[in-house]
Amino acid sequence: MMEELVREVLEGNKRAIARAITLIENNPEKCPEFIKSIFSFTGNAFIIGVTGPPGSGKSTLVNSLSKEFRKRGKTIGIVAVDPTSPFSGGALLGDRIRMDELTSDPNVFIRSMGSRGSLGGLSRATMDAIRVLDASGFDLILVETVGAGQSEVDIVRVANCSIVIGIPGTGDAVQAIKAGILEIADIYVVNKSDRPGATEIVNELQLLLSLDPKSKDPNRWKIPVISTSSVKNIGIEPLADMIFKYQSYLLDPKNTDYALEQEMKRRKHEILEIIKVEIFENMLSSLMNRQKWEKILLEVIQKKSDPYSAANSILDPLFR
Ligand SMILES: Nc1nc2c(ncn2[C@@H]2O[C@H](COP(=O)(O)OP(=O)(O)O)[C@@H](O)[C@H]2O)c(=O)[nH]1
Ligand SMILES: [Mg+2]
Repeated sequence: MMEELVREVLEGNKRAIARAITLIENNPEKCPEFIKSIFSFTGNAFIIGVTGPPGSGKSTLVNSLSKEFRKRGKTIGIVAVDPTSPFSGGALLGDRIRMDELTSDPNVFIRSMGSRGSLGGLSRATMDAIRVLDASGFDLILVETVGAGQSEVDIVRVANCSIVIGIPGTGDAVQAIKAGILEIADIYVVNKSDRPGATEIVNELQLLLSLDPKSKDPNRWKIPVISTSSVKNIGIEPLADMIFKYQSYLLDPKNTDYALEQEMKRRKHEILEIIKVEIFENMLSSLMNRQKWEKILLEVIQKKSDPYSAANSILDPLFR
């Protein structure tokens, strides 16, 4: 069963890809085996993370960008992560309608995912879904995540190229800098540039970025600020160009050290996420199940022990 699914996923069969992602979402215990069998076929896709506040136009931009990439002959996998909705429907329905033209394109695969089961941030299931799309041969994978604290930092750790979106008139730009979000962006986008105040924000951001001492290093990637309007179809081509420019930068032998450093950060993060899930979901319950609870609790009740000492004696074997 699994072998057949693996084979079909590697062939790029869209129905098999959908089934594989459902398997990942619903049967986490099957993930290690499944990912193991596709892992050697991953690493060819360029993963593009798109994050920003709700309503900043992420879905619309992913849509226009995907159409631009299609014009350039690229095949595309899209994962939209909406933490507010573990089910399809709701807010995601709008996205789906807007992406209709792409849905019927055989070279595009679109999937919405909730982020349930995640310990604050991008879930393990999302990372594995990206792996499936990678193994099935898509050139580009676009991952849309709502910028709500941890998730925007997390997408950066999974993507090869991180795009952070802000819009005029919301103080996003300043917020982004305060939250250190600007630094994690590889490309910053000021979307809805058809609205007043866009030029000012772009200038302000460019100034702030130029003040960063790291920007003085001529070999280092300079975070560009691009203004876009999906409504007026402005800036989409330059943004696509910039994404490929960053891809070339990473592949340039001059920047091998930088690219490897980024890659190591990503891999470490992923391994850590798996360990976290193991510790919280599996190790904790097995540790709890193994205790002689009545004895421990009675000792605390009778003041022969205290809660900290009791917790420490339970944890002790783990750290020995
Ligand atoms: N004026 C303007 N509105 C836009 C632009 N891009 C998206 N929108 C609108 O902003 C709203 C939210 O867009 P959506 O892509 O769903 O945002 P998301 O929540 O970040 O995915 C929708 O009503 C879009 O039509 C833009 O460039 N200019
Ligand atoms: Mg959206």
